Amino acid sequence: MQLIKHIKNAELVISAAKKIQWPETTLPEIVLAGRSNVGKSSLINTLVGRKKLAYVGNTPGKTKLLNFFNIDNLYMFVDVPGYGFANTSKSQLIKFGEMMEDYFHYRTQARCLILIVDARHKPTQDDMTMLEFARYHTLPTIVVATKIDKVKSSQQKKALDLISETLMLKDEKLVVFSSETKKGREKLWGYIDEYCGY
Ligand SMILES: Nc1nc2c(ncn2[C@@H]2O[C@H](COP(=O)(O)OP(=O)(O)OP(=O)(O)O)[C@@H](O)[C@H]2O)c(=O)[nH]1
Ligand SMILES: [Mg+2]
Repeated sequence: MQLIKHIKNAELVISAAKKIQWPETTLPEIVLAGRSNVGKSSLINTLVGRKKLAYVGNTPGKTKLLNFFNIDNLYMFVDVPGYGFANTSKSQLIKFGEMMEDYFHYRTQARCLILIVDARHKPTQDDMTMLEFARYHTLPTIVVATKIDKVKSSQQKKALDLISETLMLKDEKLVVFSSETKKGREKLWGYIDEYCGY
């Protein structure tokens, strides 16, 4: 039995368009990334136990901002804009790539990447690219297969194997998750605490 993680305060510190706006803190940071509509905001809200925290400043398809959330003065969550829009222009893609490259390169307090994928689908090339960024910068990654409530029990092993194989997971953790049932919440917090040194 794992204890239930209780968060008292969670607040948006800044939606940063560029590096100079990143908050000056030493809190251990957790980066959360995934395809648009994968369930990232829901996952953040489930982790912190809020209904609407992560919708702030998150306009899909518009300006690409990194949203920094202070969680109980213990963690900083960094919400990366959802990627994988069909109509993303080349210049937007380059900007996004540069923003992430800057982040992985300069943000020394980054402790882990939470890469969110849909348990029902094969991960995409964009997911792989994000994982490779993290591997290149030796940032530990937790892959979260969310919306598992949408996959029949009999199909779950197959779905998870497809994710593991497609992303060629080795050292990365894989957590099965659902924002509907909160499955995986405490396990994910356990890994976050481990990587943050708590
Ligand atoms: N069944 C089920 N639905 C989910 C789950 N997580 C998210 N959803 C639904 O999936 C849709 C997208 O969820 P969001 O959390 O807004 O996804 P997002 O990745 O933040 O999306 P964008 O910010 O728009 O890119 C919503 O309709 C959610 O209710 C889950 O674990 N199970
Ligand atoms: Mg969102």
